[in-house]
Amino acid sequence: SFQPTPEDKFSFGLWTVGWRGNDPFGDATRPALDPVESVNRLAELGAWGVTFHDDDLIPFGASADERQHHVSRFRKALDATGVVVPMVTTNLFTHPVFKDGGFTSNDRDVRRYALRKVLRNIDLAAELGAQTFVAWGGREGSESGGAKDVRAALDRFKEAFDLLADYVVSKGYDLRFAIEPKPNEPRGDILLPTVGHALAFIDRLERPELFGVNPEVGHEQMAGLNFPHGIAQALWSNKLFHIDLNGQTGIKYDQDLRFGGGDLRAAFWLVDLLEAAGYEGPRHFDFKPPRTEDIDGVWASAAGCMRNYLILKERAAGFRADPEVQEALRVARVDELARPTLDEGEGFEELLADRSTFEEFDPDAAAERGMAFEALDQLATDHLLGVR
Ligand code: GLT
Ligand code: MN
Ligand code: MN
Ligand code: MN
Repeated sequence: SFQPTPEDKFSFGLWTVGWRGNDPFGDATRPALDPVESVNRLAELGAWGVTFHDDDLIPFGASADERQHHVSRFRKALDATGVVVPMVTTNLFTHPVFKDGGFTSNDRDVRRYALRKVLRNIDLAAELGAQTFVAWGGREGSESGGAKDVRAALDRFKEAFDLLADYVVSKGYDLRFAIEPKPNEPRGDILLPTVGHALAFIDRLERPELFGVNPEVGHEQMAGLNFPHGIAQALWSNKLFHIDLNGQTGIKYDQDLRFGGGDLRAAFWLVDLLEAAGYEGPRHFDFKPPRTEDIDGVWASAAGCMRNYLILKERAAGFRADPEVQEALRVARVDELARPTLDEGEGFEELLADRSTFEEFDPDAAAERGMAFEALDQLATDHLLGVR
């Protein structure tokens, strides 16, 4: 039936369904969407959670009273529908003050202001029960080589995250940070451009245990990378704190298509991986309903994200349960990779003493053994296309 329920843990950013279709070449094609309306419609569609930037909920520069008004009517909608707020993030990219970034702007006053904006939003995140705080540094970067001392920028990035972690710990908030990589757009080149860069950066922080990644499908694919591989490494590092699901077709501008609307094979392997790995976090959609759509098209696009996830989940389960697939996996020796290369108690001395590993090993004979990956991949294709 592919009807989503809250148990599926599907969540949406207010900025996704609320995107009005304005792009660098054209004006908005849709009217503004009331966050309360978004919560109500998402609940009807079967979503579990809603996420937002501070400025999606509370217009930039709002007075304290206005702020209270926006938060309380949003809260009422959450309470009435049971929709939760699993994640909150801060907008450090729209206002012109952030034209050279927030945490890594060359302008120190801007960096101090950015920290204050985030601290304030962390309080709101904790108030609404969010457990993940996403940090997408879209404006942290440069267009030209001399403009940014990247090593100093990384020092400032670390300084900012160390301060935010201190704050969360001192307040006793149950909140962890998820850094979202992106290679470019809106900056010519963005700092922490891929999952790998972000993972390496997190190791240098003072409280690395509070930091993970929020990879977005399209962002890794914009860099020509294999998204499921990046997710597998994040999982292997226990750093997949959150995920942005959407669609992208190849190396080009950030398309933010609905999930399943881009590289469908990568989406299949991604769902297969998340489900097999027992990922328990939100299935968060960060997409943009194309500006060709009216409001009905927006909800059709949102529903499609969830439907495609559920279809792919069923297809992946069918693939794994198929006896012919299990045999093909065995023939391809996929299970053999799970076996340690050395036996229990073996070290380099034992390996050096084992003549079968080198002196008596016949590389030409081993090279003759086919890997049988094509038969395996055709079975996957048959399952994905629904013909098995
Ligand atoms: C912005 C960006 C997304 C990020 C959001 C979080 S904002 O829409 O394009 O990829 O996830 O800041
Ligand atoms: Mn995103
Ligand atoms: Mn994107
Ligand atoms: Mn985006």
